Amino acid sequence: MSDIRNIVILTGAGISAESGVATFRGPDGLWEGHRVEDVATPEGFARDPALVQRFYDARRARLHEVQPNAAHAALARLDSEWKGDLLIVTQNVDDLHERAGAKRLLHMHGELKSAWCRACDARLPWEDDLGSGPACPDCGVDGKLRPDIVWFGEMPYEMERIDRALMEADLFVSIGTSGAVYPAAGYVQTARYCGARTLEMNLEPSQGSIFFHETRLGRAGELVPDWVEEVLEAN
Ligand code: BV8
Repeated sequence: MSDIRNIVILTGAGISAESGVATFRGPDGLWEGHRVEDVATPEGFARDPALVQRFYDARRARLHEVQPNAAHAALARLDSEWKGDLLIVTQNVDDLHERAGAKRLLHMHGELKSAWCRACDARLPWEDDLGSGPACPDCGVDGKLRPDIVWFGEMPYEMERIDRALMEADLFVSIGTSGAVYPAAGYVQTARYCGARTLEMNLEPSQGSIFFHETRLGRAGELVPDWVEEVLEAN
């Protein structure tokens, strides 16, 4: 472990589960009672913008009721103490990583606390509802603000920066993700192909489990703090 310098960490809904944030597909395959096609696609938004805005307004409002957990805190500690390169790539749209103090972080699927103006293309920090069609603070146009979220069929954010980090990585770690959604689900193969050691920490083996050198099964709130202790001690 001592020859590790550059680390890339991919997180998914599982890291926020112990904070009370619902993971993706419930037992009914629905996402909080909605078909993914209806609430997380540009076509769904075109069909019924009020439904989609309500869906994201509710998730944004719920952020006030949840707190970062021990796994978020452990990654924030690693971020502050790790001397080598580190990049936390999250698929999550919640703000729990940054509220725990993580800095070297990017949201590849967007953020609930950001709005995107379809009139002037501005992306703005946003706390409140969008359902009422508020005016854009930058260009003043009404009702053109949409959630700054990457929906299915849309290009994830900062793909080049992620690919560069994957190619430089000595260690790729995946936490709390089912490996069901691409391009994120393919990162383990890219990292491994570029020579990285690969580790997953998850409640159950992910769909890409065979591509990991090591799999630790359990709850992120227990596994991640232990792993961070190990890495910092070994380096
Ligand atoms: C794109 C924002 C074009 C919305 C999201 C290749 C093959 C097949 C399909 C495709 C492909 N390439 C592209 C596609 C299409 C599609 C896709 O992957 N479809 C899937 C369903 C097959 N991908 C896209 O459309 C992507 N865009 O391809 O653009 C393109 C791309 C590149 C280059 C050119 C063109 C965009 C996808 C992004 C969609 N937006 N989120 C929102 O959040 O509101 S995806 C969303 O779902 C999340 O962000 C995340 O990515 C995914 C959910 O997965 P997880 O986070 O893993 O959550 P899940 O619930 O599934 O699993 C939780 C895991 O945690 C479980 O394993 C569980 O066991 C574990 N767990 C639970 N509790 C704990 C725990 N682990 C530890 N501790 C615990 N306590």
